[in-house]
Amino acid sequence: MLKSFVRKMSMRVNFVPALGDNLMYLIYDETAKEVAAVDPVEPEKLAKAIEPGYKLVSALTTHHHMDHSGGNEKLASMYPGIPLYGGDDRIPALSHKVKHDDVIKIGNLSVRCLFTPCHTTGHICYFVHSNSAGSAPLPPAVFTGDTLFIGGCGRFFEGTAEQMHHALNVVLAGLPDETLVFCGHEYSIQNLSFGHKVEPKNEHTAKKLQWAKQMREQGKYTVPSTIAEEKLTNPFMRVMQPDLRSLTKTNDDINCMQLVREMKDKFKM
Ligand code: GBP
Ligand code: ZN
Repeated sequence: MLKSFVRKMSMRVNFVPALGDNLMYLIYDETAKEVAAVDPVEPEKLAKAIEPGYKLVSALTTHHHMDHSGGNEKLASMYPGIPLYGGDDRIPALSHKVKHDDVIKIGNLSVRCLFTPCHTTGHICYFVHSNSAGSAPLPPAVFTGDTLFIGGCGRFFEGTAEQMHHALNVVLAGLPDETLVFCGHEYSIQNLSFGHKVEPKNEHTAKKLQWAKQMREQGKYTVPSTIAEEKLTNPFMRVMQPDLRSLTKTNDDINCMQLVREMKDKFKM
């Protein structure tokens, strides 16, 4: 009885590596037997990974860069009529343009769109949770594209430090601490190496860097993280910390964000 009750609520996420270091995702609703794709840049590879018995019902695109959205036309031809969501008119085959706080359903799961411009002007993160009242709480998940990486963030190609500060330290930091973080690239070693350089006394960062190196040596990936872990280890979510303030010689969150980003842009492993 309890088992089937718990199973009823289940949401599951699989990742599929793509191109060089990109990550595509499948979000399963095990009750409705429906699945959604996130950034399906290699749609044939992703389609092969869908478990038998599940129906692909939608595709979510985080931003228009081709290493995320470049498979959309192909996906649309493989699944005629499939809704393709995103926040930027430059996304190929876009059928549903979304804005902040729009809600998309995948079976019984709810996906809340979070507008997080900076890396690109139309970047959307997707927050997914099972919304059955009274259910055993399952951790929600957020798909962060190139806004939040494990231990880092995306380059500010089309936006400002103020926008990235808002995206990371207001919008994403405001999600529950236990939220699982699924990002668009496997950059953890580079990012945590940088984090260790700018916060040498941060033991959470040192420990996570060692762990990430072990995982990658074994051919494993480092997703997911959690919002709580990012608050402990990600320098871009720590711009209010004294050590980063003194390193950048500023008392201002946004200045600190800008200066840490400039340091990351120049950082070589
Ligand atoms: C690395 O390997 O660690 N520093 C990277 C190098 C996202 S992909 C590659 C890089 O710059 N990656 C981008 C990024 O934001 N990295 C975070 C960082 O360096 O800290 N992309 O593919 C990138 O967005 C792209 C595509 C960029 C189209 C511009 C256009 Br136009
Ligand atoms: Zn990008």
